[in-house]
Amino acid sequence: MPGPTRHRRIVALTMPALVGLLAAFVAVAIAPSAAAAAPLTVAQAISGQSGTGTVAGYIVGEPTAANTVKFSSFTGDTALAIADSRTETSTARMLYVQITSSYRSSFGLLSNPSLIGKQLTVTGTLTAYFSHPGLKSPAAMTLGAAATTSPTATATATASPTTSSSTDAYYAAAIGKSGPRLKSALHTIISTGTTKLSYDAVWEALKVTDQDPANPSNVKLLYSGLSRSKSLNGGSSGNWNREHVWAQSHGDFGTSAGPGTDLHHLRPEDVTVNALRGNLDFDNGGSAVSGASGNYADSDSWEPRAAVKGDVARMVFYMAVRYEGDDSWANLEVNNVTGNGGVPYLGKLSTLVAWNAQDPPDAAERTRNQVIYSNYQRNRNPFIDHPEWVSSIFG
Ligand SMILES: [Ca+2]
Ligand SMILES: [Ca+2]
Repeated sequence: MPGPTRHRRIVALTMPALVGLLAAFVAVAIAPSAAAAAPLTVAQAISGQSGTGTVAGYIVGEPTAANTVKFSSFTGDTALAIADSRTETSTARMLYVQITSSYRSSFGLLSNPSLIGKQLTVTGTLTAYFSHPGLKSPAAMTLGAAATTSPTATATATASPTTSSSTDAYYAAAIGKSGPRLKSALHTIISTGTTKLSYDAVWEALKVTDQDPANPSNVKLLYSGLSRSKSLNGGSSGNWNREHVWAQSHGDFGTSAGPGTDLHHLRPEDVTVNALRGNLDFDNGGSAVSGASGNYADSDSWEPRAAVKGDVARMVFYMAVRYEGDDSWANLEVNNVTGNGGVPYLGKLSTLVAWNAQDPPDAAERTRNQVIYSNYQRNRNPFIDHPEWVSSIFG
């Protein structure tokens, strides 16, 4: 698209004014680049495809053709799609960014899938790429909304994908809030642009999200902590199946795509142990559970082993924030009792708050959250990224 015309009527100008005007023209012509100015939005870069520009946007995927962008299962490190919204799905509102060789290890999505949702500031030539509005031959790429990128800067060290700062863009609308306002902001963030799985697809997903780090042929079972062959999924004794940590009957959501297939609270568990847990609320106390060392149960509650107490609590808190009754499902809430039975509530609140503090997120739990986000659902469990938000909302 041609830029605005620069022709000006200068015949009536005095000589000194003409010299000044020419000097201004020359200054524009030899300015090193537009990099020192405020970055362009993606929309501005799409509509102004000429010259050199600096653009800031959110990394949303990997372009592979003019109208095709992959949002997960990335295949290469050579191209990025950026947009003004981190939840953008229309390729018409994306700018395709070429990643030249020196930037690939830091900015390619095959090597760095956790970059999805992060803000990128990039300087380069605004020109078509994949026959689509693009930016090629980058001279600088940095994460964040840097307004003063030097055109000669090289790729900066990227933040570790496991640091909380790497999810700041995702949580931008929640940062600084507390209590009900925090809960509401998080609900919107984790309910927007999500992908829902079928109950069949959950089998294969759990083989990825819950793979035993010590044995890639196995999954690790939540309560028992045992390692079992991925191929032993099923409904018979000795099989593992799909445990709903937020029990299905507490909201009667079944197994159609929705809360009943939400990976954030689904875990592999031994068929017999799963049946023993049933729809019990969570609390301390009871008798030792056969086949699941370190777990205790009585008539109205279940106590998981110490290593997953916090994991269980954060799964429950996620469900309470994710499902607010504004879709076709019940409003799930945490209450401070046990023995809830078939209501959309799960307890016990004070015990779950304590478990979140006793057993903070570890690397494996954070990795699981990231895999669900990048490979399956495109939403995160906020309480794994920010366990301190539990006390702000539920404390
Ligand atoms: Ca844990
Ligand atoms: Ca709720």
